[in-house]
Amino acid sequence: MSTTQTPSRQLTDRQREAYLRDGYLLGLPPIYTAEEMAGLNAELPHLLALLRPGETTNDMREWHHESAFLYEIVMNPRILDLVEGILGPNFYVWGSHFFIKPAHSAGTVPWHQDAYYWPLSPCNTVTAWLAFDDVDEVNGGMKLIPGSHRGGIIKHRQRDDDKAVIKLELEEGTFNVDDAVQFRLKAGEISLHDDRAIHGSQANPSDRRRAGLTIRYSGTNVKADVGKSPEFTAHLCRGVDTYGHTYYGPVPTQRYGRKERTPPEPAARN
Ligand SMILES: O=C(O)CCC(=O)C(=O)O
Repeated sequence: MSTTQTPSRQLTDRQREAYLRDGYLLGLPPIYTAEEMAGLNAELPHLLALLRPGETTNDMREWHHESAFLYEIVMNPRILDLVEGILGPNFYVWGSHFFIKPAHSAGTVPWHQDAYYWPLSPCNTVTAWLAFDDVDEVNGGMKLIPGSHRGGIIKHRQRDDDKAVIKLELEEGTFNVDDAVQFRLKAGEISLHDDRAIHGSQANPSDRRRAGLTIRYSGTNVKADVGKSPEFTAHLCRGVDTYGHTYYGPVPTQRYGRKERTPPEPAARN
């Protein structure tokens, strides 16, 4: 689908400073117009149709490797311009994951730091959270603890209840929940957050769906431990990769495809 012709915009120095200080950014220029978002939402059922019995939308991870529809989103120059303001000129995209909370749904995202989950080093990853719906405190929008990215990585504990869509969480008392900032986004807008920032979200008791696509961008200096994550695959978004740590996969050709859970042949990585 075509995207809006509004000029791309870079981060201002003030926005960059705020991100470095707080570990997140809101108030960014919209990536998609309401009309464009309606078009993207109209395509979502084609992806949902690829879920297998027993799977949920939580299994829609890293499908941008196989789906041109998602690849176009994660490579949208308007998102990349903003991310470049944080990561600098050389970075890749490796992750995408839908977090969809239907109306009246109990699913929560427990408080966590992304970096605790990921076998990536150093910590130099930015998440763009693209709102597919208007998102706020009523329908389970994300909350984040400002400045928490500067406090180091804290040990998480296992969480086993069905409501939690991710299974490692920070214990109460390891941070002050009263400091949390509520994220509010219109459909088509993004927030940005640091991989060490503490964040999470509540259930959605409202009448409105709350859907977002998280997109993970890392500086080319970031190395994945492929012993722990043998499927790790990226696409270079901007600049050059002089490090050579990272396997870059092919650009998808089919509009709707999904990630299979089998690692590529080792030879394909050489
Ligand atoms: O969508 C949410 O509520 C949480 C997203 C999240 O945890 C993340 O972007 O890492």
